[in-house]
Amino acid sequence: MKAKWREQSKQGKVILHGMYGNSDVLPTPSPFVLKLETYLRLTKIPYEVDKVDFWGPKGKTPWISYEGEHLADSQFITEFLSRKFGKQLANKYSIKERAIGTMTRVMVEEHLYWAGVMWRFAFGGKDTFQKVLRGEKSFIQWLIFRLIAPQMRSSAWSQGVGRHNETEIKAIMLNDLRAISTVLGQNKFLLGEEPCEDDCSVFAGLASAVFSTNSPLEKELNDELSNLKEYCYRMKDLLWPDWESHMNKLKQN
Ligand SMILES: N[C@@H](CCC(=O)N[C@@H](CS)C(=O)NCC(=O)O)C(=O)O
Repeated sequence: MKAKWREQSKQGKVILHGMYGNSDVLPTPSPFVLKLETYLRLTKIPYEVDKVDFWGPKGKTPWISYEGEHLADSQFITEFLSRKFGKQLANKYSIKERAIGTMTRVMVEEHLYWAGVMWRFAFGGKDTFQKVLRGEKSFIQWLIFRLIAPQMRSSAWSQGVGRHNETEIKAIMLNDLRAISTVLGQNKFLLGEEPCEDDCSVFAGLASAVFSTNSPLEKELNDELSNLKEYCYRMKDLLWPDWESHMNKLKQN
C-alpha cells in the first residue's frame, strides 16, 4: 500500500493520510489530523486526502506522502512543508512571541490532548463519541470504540494524565484553557493579527471542546473563556467554510 502512495505523491501534491469520519461535530476526531489539514488550507499548499491508509510509518495518524517520500508526525510535517514551500508564517513575529507559540502548542498537544483523551474514552466522552456510547450509531462504530477505548486509556495511563479522576481532569483542562485564553487576550490569532503554524495546532486542540454539544467546559467557554470560542469560530470561518457540509457528507456515508 505504502509503495502505491510513493508513486502517487510524485505528481506535485501532498497526500495527507488521516483518520476521518465517525464524528458529528468535527471533520475528523483526531486533533493532529485536523491541525495538519488546517495548516495545508492556511498555507494553500496543494493536497489531497487519503482516509483509508491512515496509520503512518510511526504507527500514528496523520502522515504524508510527498515527492515519493513518507513523513510522520504533524509537527515534523508542518516544519518540513513550511521550509519546502517557503511558508514560514511565524517569521513575522518576534523570537519571544514564537517561543510563546511553541510553548502553547506543546501544552495543547502533550498535556491538554491527554486530558481530552480521558474525557472522551474514560468519563463518558461527552463529545464526539457520546452517541457511540449510547448505541445511537452503527454496530461497527460501537465495536471500533470498544476496541480503541482501552488502548487510549492505557496510553494515557503511561503518559501520566490517565491516572487522574474526572474532577482532576476537568481542572487540568480548565487551567490549560485559562493559560491559552491569557496568551490570546484580545489578539485575533494566537500571536497577533495574522495566523501562523501554531494556530493550526491550538485551533485543532480546542475544537473538540468548542464545537461539541455538551462540552465539559461549555459554561466557561461562554463566559470567562469566550475569547477562545470566538477564536475557534474565526479560524473555522477563515479556513473551513465547508465545515458543515463536510459533516453532512460524513453523515451520509
Ligand atoms: N505527535 C504526533 C501525535 C499523533 C497522534 O498521537 N495521533 C493519534 C490520533 S489523535 C494516534 O495516532 N494514536 C494512536 C496511537 O497512539 O497508537 C503528531 O503530531 O502527529
